[in-house]
Order: sequence, then structure tokens, then C-alpha cells
Amino acid sequence: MNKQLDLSLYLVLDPLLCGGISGMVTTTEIAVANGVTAVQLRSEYQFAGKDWYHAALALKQVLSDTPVPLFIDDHVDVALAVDADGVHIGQSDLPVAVTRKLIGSNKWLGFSVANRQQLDAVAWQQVDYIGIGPIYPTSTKKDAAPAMGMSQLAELVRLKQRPAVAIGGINANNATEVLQTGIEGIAVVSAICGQENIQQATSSLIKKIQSAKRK
Ligand code: TZP
Repeated sequence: MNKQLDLSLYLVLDPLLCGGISGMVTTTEIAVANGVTAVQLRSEYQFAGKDWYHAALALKQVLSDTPVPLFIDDHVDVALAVDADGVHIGQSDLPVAVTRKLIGSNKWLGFSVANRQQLDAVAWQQVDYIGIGPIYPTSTKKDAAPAMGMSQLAELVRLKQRPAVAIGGINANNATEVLQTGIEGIAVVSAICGQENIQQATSSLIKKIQSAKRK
């Protein structure tokens, strides 16, 4: 199926929080059925090369009959191996231009920024979207930059030249104020991964997104 770059609710999977590959697959099935619009495979640790490959392959399969794209965090080789829809990189990964060269023009490229200085340095022509964060404190990313809060998020949203998702500590209680900045979407890990009721967790985020978009 044709994929869409819809950043509204971007699920970032973490194998530790989700319960391994099978947990990530189940989480993705339920979350996508309830409105998640983009999925990223990400792991900070305890994930060997072959685990990355098998997880990516399984997720690609789950998403194959949906418009929801699969992004691979950082691992360009894995993205190419499974023909994922895109790659997401951060400030300490391969440079944007090099990543773009490796993945070509038919895959989407996302890039993380954590402050104004990093936003000012973005090679906008080469990226399809940016991730802005952390917005709030998070324990999911061990080396996360300081939380930027609402006023800095609003400034970065005003200055950005591509669509963006906000990330870091976002949940159904604070999603509305994030979306009120006019940002295209929210990215979450722990607000979905590892939640007891994935359906309910996803639906409550979707409700916030729908009501923010109506205003
Ligand atoms: N990048 C900035 S914060 C973060 C990433 C990957 C982790 C967000 O996780 P959570 O559980 O949604 O706070």
C-alpha cells in the first residue's frame, strides 16, 4: 500500500518497554488499528544486529497493508535491508548529507533537534521532517538533552522549515498544550509501549489530536 508521511501520532518502539520483538509487533498492530500514523523502530541497547533485522522485517510485514510508514532509528543498513520507508537520525549519528546519500531520494529522512542552535544548522533540503525534543523530562532516553518546555518548543515550531513531531515525556495529559503550538504531531514511546491497555492508550492520544486539529 502507498505510504503517507502523516506525523500526527508517531509511535517510537522500544524493545525493552514493549516486551521484545513479539511485544513490539503486537503493540504496533493494536496501535495502528487505533490510529497511530507512523512507526519507528528504536533501541538504545541489548539489541544485536540480527535482532534489529528481524524486528524490522516483522514490523514491515505488520505495516504492509497499511498507509503507515516504518522508520528505522539510526541503522541505515537495517533500513536498506528491509526496504523500510525511512530513517531517523540524531545529532550524533551519521551526518544528514551522508545518510541521504546512502538511502537515496525514495526514503524519508527524519532528524532530531534539541535546541535553537541545532535547528539553525539543519540542512532543510535534505530532511523530510524533524523531531523536536525532549519537551518534558523523560526516562526513556538515557542521554536526553534537558527538557525544553513550551516556550522553546513554540519558538522552534515557528522557525522550522519542514513538518515536525514533538517528543519526550508526552502523554494524554500534556498532548493538547504541545499541539497548540501548531506542530504537526507528537511522538511517544512510554505513553503507548508497555501500557497495560494499548488500545485505550492510543485512543486517548488520538482524541487529543483530533480535538486539537478541530480548533
Ligand atoms: N528523543 C528525545 S526524548 C526521547 C527520544 C527518543 C524518548 C521519548 O520517550 P517517552 O517515553 O515518550 O518520553
